[in-house]
Amino acid sequence: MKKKVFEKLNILFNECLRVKIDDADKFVIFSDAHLGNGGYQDDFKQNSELFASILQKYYLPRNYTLILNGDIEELYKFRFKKIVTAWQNIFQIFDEFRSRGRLYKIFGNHDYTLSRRNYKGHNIGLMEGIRLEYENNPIFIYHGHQTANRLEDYNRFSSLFGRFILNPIGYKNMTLNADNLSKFKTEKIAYEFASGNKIISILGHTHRPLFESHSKIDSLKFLIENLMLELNGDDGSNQLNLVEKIKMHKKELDILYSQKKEKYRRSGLYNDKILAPCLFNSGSVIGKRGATGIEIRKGKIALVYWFDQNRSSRFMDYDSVRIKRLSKSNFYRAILKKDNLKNIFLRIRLLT
Ligand SMILES: [Mn+2]
Repeated sequence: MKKKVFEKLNILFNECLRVKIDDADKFVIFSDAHLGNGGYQDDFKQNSELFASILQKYYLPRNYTLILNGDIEELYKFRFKKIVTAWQNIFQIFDEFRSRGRLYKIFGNHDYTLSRRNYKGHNIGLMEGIRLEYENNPIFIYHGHQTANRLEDYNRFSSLFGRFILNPIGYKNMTLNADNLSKFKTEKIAYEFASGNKIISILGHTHRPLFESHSKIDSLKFLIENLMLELNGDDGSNQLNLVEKIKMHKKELDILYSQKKEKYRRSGLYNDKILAPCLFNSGSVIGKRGATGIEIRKGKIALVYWFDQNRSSRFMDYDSVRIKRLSKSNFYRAILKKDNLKNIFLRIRLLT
């Protein structure tokens, strides 16, 4: 089973489009928007204004290239026609990127059928993956459902099941809550593929943001440990400040541990070795309070979080996180993590 998946990923890795990039290029990667019919069962609805605003008012005027990394349309639950009608404004924005030659659209499992049938031009240029080549270092971007076998059967079945059985009785989020074990498998296999090839991979699919193979919980643990080391070496002049920071991050960690959701609690440690920083995940556009995405700019990669101040103020008073307001709006962008690509590739080579 695993061998087959690796063969599949190898073919995709070798045959997908390659785009050479340098420090002047700017990319933003979003996945898992799950656009629906605009009704109450539409998971995209609550972040639709946020998503439209940041694309139109932030990324488009700043000349970013938009990479949509799968599960943009929710075709398990809704017909494509309904989705296009409900979210004309979003498709118009995609078209604006496309007409400037700055859109790459990758399919996932929820919008897989777009790759199989003609949808009046909506699937022109649709692809399964892409490679950004940064100084001959590949950044391999694909949705991530390829880590499981028999997608076609699964897809056709769950599509019908969702649209005709679960959806009419009002069952929301059925595929989003799909078992956590398979999400863990996705990360594990994708990690092995990326580290084995000494490349960076950027996924979606699990809705769990990852940066340098670390989940939020891992990052917090490392952050606290580092602050503890700093505290040990401190002559007392910075003690109060360090103690405050440790308390703050500890509190956040406790909150994560108290949540029932396995995806937050689980540590990203797939084996007992030090993790190579090769696996990234853009999270999703449909987070409860906002959207996460990955930016590549000036030779750096960043995990960003866009949120509506009216719904979340959790990053407003964190001095460790840089926050920027989208002008004349309630939307804010927080850089959760940021690192240098050259540095990351060096560490990947050292650790694999
Ligand atoms: Mn998916």
